[in-house]
Amino acid sequence: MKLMELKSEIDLWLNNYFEAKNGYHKIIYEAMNYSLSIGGKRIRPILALLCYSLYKPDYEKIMPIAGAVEMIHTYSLIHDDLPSMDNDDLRRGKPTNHRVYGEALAILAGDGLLNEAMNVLFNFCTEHHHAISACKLISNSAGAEGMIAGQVVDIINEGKLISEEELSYMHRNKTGALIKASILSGAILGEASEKHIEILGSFGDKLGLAFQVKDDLLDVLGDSALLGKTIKKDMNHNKTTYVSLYGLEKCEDICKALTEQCLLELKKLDKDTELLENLTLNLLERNN
Ligand code: GRG
Repeated sequence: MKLMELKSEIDLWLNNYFEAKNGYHKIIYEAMNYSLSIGGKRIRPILALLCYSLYKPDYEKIMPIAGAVEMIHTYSLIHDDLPSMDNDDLRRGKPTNHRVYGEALAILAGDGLLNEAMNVLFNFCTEHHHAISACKLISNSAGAEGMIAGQVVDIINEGKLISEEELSYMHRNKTGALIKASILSGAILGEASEKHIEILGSFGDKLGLAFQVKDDLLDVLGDSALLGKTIKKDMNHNKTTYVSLYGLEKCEDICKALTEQCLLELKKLDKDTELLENLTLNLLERNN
């Protein structure tokens, strides 16, 4: 199994999902599928599949969980790009959803993806009763005590200098919660031990933070064409970021140190974690 093969399998599952949808409202499925299919690294679903695979060989079985996580993530990107939020024109290298379908349909496309993800999770639970706790974790991570909490703190503090503690709260929720839930849902479905869940939780916390610090770095140093989104948004919106708090050099060091800590957590599992290690290192080196 290779990371790129896993990504292709996730892409295929997502593409197939909307194929048979029809009706007078068909355009909503086009809008939902547009943002899902124009790209994306699929980090969260890959994490779920890899963590499940540490314990069980049949990762295809939990593809709906992986797909649902990506639907939730994509909804958050569509809404984050809206004029009332970050007002962005470019996402995943293509015009943002509201640029193509208009604001009303983009809002509905985001809502539709979030609801569809919940449908997928509920359907999965009806067939696999033991999946309830994993699905609950995913829905919590996307809610008002998770990703939405982080987004709220982001929005109400635009143009303000916030403390390191509040910045950390914001990112733990906005970016970290869904990443951690992806990791833990895979592990829970794989029936990992309590000890392993604890270790993978700590891995998720550190990976989520490393991912965000890198995101802040890329916002300053990245290439818009490679990233597929507008850069220097944080600076232009006067946002407190890890880069504005610590500077570029220290952020590079923080990223490397967190990556090392992630790898140490994986070592504690005493499992074949090669692909998870590769993914962790790829995230440190990424340019998009
Ligand atoms: C609208 C409730 C709500 C939340 C929005 C995800 C998010 C919260 C905002 C996106 C803005 C942002 C830059 C967040 C920081 C990290 C992040 C989630 C980056 C995008 O994720 P990637 O790099 O994107 O995995 P791809 O396109 O590869 O899936």
